Amino acid sequence: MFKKILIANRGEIALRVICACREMGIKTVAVFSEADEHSLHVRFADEAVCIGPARSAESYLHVPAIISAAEITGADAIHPGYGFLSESAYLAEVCEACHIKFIGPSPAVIRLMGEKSRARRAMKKAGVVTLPGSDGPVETEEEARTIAAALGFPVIIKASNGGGGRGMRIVRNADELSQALRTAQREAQAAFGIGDVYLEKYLEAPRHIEMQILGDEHGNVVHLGERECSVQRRHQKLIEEAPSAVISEKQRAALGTMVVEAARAVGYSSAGTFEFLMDAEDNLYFIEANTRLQVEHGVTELVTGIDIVKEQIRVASGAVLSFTQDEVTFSGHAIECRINAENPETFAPSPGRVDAFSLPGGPGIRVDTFVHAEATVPPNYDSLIAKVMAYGRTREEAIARMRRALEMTVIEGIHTSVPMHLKILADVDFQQARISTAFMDRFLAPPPAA
Ligand code: MV4
Repeated sequence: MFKKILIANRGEIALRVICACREMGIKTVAVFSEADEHSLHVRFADEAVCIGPARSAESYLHVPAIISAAEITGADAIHPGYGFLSESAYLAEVCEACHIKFIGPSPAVIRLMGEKSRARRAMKKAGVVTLPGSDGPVETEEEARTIAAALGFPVIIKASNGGGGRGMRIVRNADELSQALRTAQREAQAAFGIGDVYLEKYLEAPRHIEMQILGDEHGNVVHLGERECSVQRRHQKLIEEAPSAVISEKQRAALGTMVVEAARAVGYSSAGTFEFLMDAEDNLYFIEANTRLQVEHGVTELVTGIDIVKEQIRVASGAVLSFTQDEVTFSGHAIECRINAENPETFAPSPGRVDAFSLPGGPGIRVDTFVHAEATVPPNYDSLIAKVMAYGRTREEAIARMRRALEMTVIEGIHTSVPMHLKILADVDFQQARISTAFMDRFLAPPPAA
């Protein structure tokens, strides 16, 4: 097992990894930017190294600074958390060259999944149902016309090296296609340094459902069921839950077998997530795979009782998965609300000093946060300040617990998304699980004039 892990991240996820390390008896190294000097991840790690100024590009994204910090402190592994360098095949390669274990899949698998059009092809070949679309990157207008005609409009153009909603373009008719293709290629080149784009049939208002997997370095892969993350705004998830209200036990097992086989086929190790879209007829189609620990992993932990971060660390050290698929059981329902430091009406970021901070515990509540009274939320990073998770025997009980937890939450000095969450939780469509990726559009739309 590792003796010392450097955590190349900040905020609540850095603390989450510290929790796992402490329980496993592994020493931790925090890295921090000048903006995070007084953060809790710095306080609770065994050692801490300042890696640069507030700007992410010069600190949390700066590979030489992170590798140097690991070398200086003698860390034998790096946990990248989510965001920042978590899906950097380059960091994984540098780690390999420096004999530091990168806690994640191999560089080859990270690179494969990072090229969405290649990942699509690989998954299709491995038996995963993908959305109808192009077989690889689309180059010419003529190619795009032929494929779009076969798919039928609307179609969506996606940047091959994008993902998570970045670099996408919906095309509703043939007249828009040529311009959209050129714009998408230009934007992809500018944003990702690679102009490759691909086509898919566009689904209107799908549900977003994802499968959690875990693999070891001996070819064992298991799935931990699905999460539904349909409640999102501008590709930022707001609420996630496990299980999805619309997935049957049979569907879960079938989808699970499909992703486990595909993961095995590409030599997947570590934690991973396969994202699917569900159409109005309840068909599921693979869209992309994430090779990192995800923000919303906690809801899966609540319904399976498995500590995904500890298991991720164990398998990275070469251990065999500590359980088999048969030993994975699902019980109850978990919901997560992402609490952001932002104006609940305008969604504008609301960084600053937190004067008062009290989140309730009580039955079925888990809070992952780096914030405390008199903490400062810096303006330089994403606005997630806390994840409140509620567990119950049923979805109704989980919702009731979440509502009372958020009603009893006190955060003063900054604006947060707590009021928005309370409105969503009180919504009948949400309560009846009538949700889709379009849920927030309707929710935020001005009420129709009387
Ligand atoms: C789609 C889609 C509909 N059809 N692909 C967005 C995040 C990224 N993981 C993939 N995303 C989508 N891909 C096809 N073929 C709908 C989404 C999507 C979305 C699209 C536009 C506006 C908001 C959205 C919210 C969630 C998902």
